[in-house]
Amino acid sequence: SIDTAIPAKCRELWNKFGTQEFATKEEFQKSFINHVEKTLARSLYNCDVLAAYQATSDSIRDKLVVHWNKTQQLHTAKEAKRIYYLSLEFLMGRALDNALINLNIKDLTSKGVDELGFKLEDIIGVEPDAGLGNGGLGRLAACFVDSLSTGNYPGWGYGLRYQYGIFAQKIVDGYQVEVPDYWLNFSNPWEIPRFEIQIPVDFYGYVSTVKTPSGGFVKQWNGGQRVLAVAYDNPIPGWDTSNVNNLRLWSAKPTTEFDFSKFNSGDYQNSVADQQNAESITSVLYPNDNFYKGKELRLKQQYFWVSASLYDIVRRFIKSKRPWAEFPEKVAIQLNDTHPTLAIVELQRILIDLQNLSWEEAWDIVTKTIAYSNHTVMSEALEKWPLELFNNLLPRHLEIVYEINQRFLNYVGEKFKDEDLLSRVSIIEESSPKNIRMAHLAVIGSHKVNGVAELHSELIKTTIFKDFVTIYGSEKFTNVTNGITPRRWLRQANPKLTELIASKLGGYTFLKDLNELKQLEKFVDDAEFRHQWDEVKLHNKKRLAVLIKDLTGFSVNPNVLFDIQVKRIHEYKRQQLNIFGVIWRYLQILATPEEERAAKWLPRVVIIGGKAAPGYYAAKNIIKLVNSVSQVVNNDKSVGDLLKVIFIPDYNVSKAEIICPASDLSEHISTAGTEASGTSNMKFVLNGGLIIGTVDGANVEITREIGEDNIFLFGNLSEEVEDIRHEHNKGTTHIPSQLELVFNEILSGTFGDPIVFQGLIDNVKYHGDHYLVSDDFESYLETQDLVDQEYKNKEEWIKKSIISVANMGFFSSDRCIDEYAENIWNIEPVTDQV
Ligand code: IMP
Ligand code: B1N
Repeated sequence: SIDTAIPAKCRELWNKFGTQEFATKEEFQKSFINHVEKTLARSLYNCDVLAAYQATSDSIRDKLVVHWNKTQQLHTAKEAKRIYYLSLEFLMGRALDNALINLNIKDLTSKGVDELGFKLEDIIGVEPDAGLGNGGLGRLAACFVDSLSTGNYPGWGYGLRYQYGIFAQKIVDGYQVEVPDYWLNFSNPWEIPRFEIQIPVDFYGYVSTVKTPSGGFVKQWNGGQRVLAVAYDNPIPGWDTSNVNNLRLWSAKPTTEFDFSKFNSGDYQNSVADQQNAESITSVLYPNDNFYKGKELRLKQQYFWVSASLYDIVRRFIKSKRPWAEFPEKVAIQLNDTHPTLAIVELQRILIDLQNLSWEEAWDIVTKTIAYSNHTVMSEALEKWPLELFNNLLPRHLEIVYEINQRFLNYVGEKFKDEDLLSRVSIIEESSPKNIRMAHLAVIGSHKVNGVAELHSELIKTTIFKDFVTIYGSEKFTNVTNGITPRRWLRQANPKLTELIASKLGGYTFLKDLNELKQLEKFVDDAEFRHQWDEVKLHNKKRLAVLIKDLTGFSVNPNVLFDIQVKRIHEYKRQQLNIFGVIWRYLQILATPEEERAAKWLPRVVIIGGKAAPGYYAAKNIIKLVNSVSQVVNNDKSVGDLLKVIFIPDYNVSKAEIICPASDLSEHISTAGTEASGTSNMKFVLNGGLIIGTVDGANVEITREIGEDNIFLFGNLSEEVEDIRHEHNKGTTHIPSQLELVFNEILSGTFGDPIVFQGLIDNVKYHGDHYLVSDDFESYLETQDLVDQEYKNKEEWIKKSIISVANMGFFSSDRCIDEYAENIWNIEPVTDQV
């Protein structure tokens, strides 16, 4: 049983008056009005849709909080091992719809608000996205916490509560303009502020050696600046379970202690200003995806978050009064990429400096507790902190890094006697200035390292971590292929398809056991079913057409092929390949006599969307090119419906929920070996769209699962990329004639002042074409032709779509979490009724 401060004789009363949650429509309505009148201090006379959203959410939140409490008490009472998922990004999107679905009260709530004068759809639509992430990595973390709750795993997420999430993207004159995303404008009903949990976090200062009572010595870090971490808890409901896990996000605030030296010298103003600076630590999410920039504030964010989280985790363990050696039996910590790698150093510091364990005992605990997921092999994305910056901010941590490195290199030196190997694997890069290689530290301090798709997990073993395989053996390295939650990415995004599937499968259990989709194969020859399937797709394309009209003013015909590429704009993801291909198609249409065009060309809407990092010029110029092509093509009367080009501004999670169900074809066309996994590929296929893609990331396993007849693969393979780049760098980049034609058209000014696009062209022609656009262009065009051919045979296309969906069970994030739980975390679900 669990400790409580309430005397036994008082507990009966607590239980008697314990919170009741609403269960019926009427009880919901009562709660709704109660919140309108008491929480919001409004009434029947001034309840607008925003207030209705808040009152609905407050009512749902009440329910979640009851379950949250019971779940946490149960997990504490059972002393269950917990997994702590440390991620600098949680791209949650909207919470209300998801909570209604997971609690299975959407119908009840819909009727409830309807009778009170509101449409649930409108209420859901006013919620701002929680955009606390850049892209795939952050959305993966969001899918993972959903699956942890659904699978009844005791699991917490730890992250930062940024005041500004990922910027909103405006398009002005075809260019991206970044607008701050102040998402906390209104009170956030989905978080529980824990003002009583304020954890001190120190920076800077110096290290001293102090004598212990027993006569030994320990190092002591005397921090120079202190800020407080305040906890905000976000309840995470699971589907079809009362288990509610926690996502704890930290917010920085100043201490109430002043710098009295400044204060006394009369510098009150600056003393206060210093304090205010504290809040800047959690003010903004860094908007780079797959790119590293060594900014001090970013390292401060990382330490702030890691330090507060570990303090909390350690405090919870200490409450259990168990010996330290049992720490790894109660705690598993997963590092989402290298961003939280300081957790390795901080835990070691806590154990040796504050808990007085020996180095060896402490290190054993650290490495048994921590595991690391790698999400990229691209060198420009690998974190390397300049040693001096690190030393200034975290002097004691640097000492510990040195000792970790020293002991590691001693071990490697004795075992291999290879000086080159030592310098290659050292945590310290002996460059000038020197750097700390966070990925090396992460590998050395973890018991398992995983990649996020099979190809990627093989690649890390042969490229960035090759030497570590030699040192540790290959067992330390493993694969956990990414997944997505079918609750949000099927049930929530695509209610029509969900209903159709449920009608055939006899219920909704496939939303948890996604492999049940396999049964859909039985219906592939049922013409009526195929018709219904097609109707659903048309419905979803119409829904997207409305959004497109809204956002861009362009009308698109929902009866033609929708070809979609939405993701962060990045040269490696090759949106430039897509738009060059579109220009080629446009030129070919123009070269066809007008009266022959309709017979020769299959009409298409090409849709591209995504944000570019604010400092990434090439990516921003790609956006400009897409918008310029869009203006020219869409206003060319002679082309009409044969080709439309749309740039969707401000792509985010809630837009993705409209976009993913509406594709006939989606593009996942990264240079082979660069996209670690991709997860939108899974979202599109799960919603019945086919894929054109390279042999990269999870495309490989999607092909294996759904069959190679159901996917359009093209391009060079990852094992060929290095040699091709080598050739390019020797000065031999062959530009195929079609691509030359496209370049000439751009340079002729058809799409506006060509000076803007010169860099995009020069990158391919003269700067080594690092992303192999020239090498893959012809096979890309040929494969797009094949798509046109196959789309003409509508019935066959629908069959491919059905077979694909039927075989997507593997890509549920539930499967993914089960694999982590079993192979890396060693945790079990807690299934008792809560
Ligand atoms: P923490 O583990 O101390 O962070 O507590 C998280 C939540 O778990 C609390 O708010 C309680 O709901 C529950 N909990 C943790 N420890 C106890 C306990 O000793 N008694 C009762 N509930 C607890
Ligand atoms: O992580 C996703 C994968 O599906 C994608 O293929 C991969 O590109 C993505 C530094 C990253 N890798 N690295 C990042 C994000 C932010 C940042 O500051 C790196 N994102 C990915 C999920 O596995």
